[in-house]
Amino acid sequence: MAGMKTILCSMLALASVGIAHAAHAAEILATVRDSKGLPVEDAVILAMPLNRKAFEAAKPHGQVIDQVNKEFIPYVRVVFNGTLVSFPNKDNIRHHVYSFSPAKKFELPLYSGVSAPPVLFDKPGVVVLGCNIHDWMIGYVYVADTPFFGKTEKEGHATLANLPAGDYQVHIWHPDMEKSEQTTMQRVTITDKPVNMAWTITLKPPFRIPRPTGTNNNGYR
Ligand SMILES: [Cu+2]
Repeated sequence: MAGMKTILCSMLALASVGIAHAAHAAEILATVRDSKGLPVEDAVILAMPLNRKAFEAAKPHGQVIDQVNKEFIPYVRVVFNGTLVSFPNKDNIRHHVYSFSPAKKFELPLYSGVSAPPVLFDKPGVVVLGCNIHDWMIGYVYVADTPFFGKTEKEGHATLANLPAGDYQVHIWHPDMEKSEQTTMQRVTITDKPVNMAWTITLKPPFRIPRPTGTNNNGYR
């Protein structure tokens, strides 16, 4: 009986959260530019509610990072902590995906198609992806400690929708950002209206290993 009571209580709690979301949820319209005023693509926007109960019911959903034409697609993928990510290989050659990052060390030995098992990202932080065969292949998984996040498109904009009302610490991350994430922290109060937020960041030249050219490559390049 005690168990049933708990279940009923949780259902009631969930129902009231649902209503609260509908009545008092809004969004952050984020813009990221570089020091020259140009839009920054692939910046990750992370909104952490001061009251972490705002997302205690949130569940991670599976995500995908493709390998297409010997590149990781997308280049940057943000996931909620606890997400399983699959790495389908859409090329007709094999890839060998790995990471040495402290937030997730893993290796998917040489494979083609969708044979590699999904990888669980269960520690917040930045995970740098590489391929043992193709040195220029680089990608990033940002494992977020919050389910409220977004990523800027080409024009430097991102929308974080359906944010429960409340106070948030919002910060950003980008692979080529010169300063730390902490320096980008902004505080915002979400009510029932969209809020505009903007950042200007200094970017280092991107770390890229040039892709070899030419035809003498045994089909691997
Ligand atoms: Cu590869």
